[in-house]
Amino acid sequence: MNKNLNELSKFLSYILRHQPESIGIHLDSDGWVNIEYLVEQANKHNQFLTKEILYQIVETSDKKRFTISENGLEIRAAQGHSTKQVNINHIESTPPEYLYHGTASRFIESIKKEGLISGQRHYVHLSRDQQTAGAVGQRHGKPVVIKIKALLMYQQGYKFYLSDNGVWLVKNVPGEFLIFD
Ligand code: HQG
Repeated sequence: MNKNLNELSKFLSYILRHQPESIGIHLDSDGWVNIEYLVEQANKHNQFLTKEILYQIVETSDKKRFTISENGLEIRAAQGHSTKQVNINHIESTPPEYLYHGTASRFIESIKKEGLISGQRHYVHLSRDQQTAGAVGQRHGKPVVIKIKALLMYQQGYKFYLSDNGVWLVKNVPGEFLIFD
């Protein structure tokens, strides 16, 4: 993805996950917004965006961060929200025996005390494989991958959700389900 598209992708993530009000738009509770309206409002706030560019960002997103609705008229971020406007009904699903969480070494002490918490976001994000988790952890510093006893959690009543783009979501992970190597 070229630099400009990458920057616009970050802008879209910011608007569709965190601060829709910063360009005067409102997301529905499932996170959707009309594409034409989004493009219009983005331009009003000095972001040069067209429908064509938006489709290009969606198609080239390495993590498939954005989803276009079936009728092609709306867009939403697949996961990662912090905005209170949104409360997506993600698909509840049975997790595999283990899932992985990538973080930075400086957070480990606190995670050992509190377990994994979602912070600003609505959920803790878990990955299906260690490699993906490693890449997530790298964003924050020296990466550490934590193994999660996901199926055991599920059997004990914790709900797991699978987002449109394959990220596993859970409200929190208490320390007893974490495995540190
Ligand atoms: C850490 C990316 C201290 C947690 C990725 C993480 C992901 C704690 C940080 C998505 C803690 C939150 C989300 C505790 C958790 N004490 N630190 N008790 N519990 N943490 O960015 O999971 O590229 O909100 O380990 O692919 O890193 O944006 O979450 O390091 O799916 O599309 O608190 O973002 O996607 O950081 O990343 P974040 P995340 P995009």
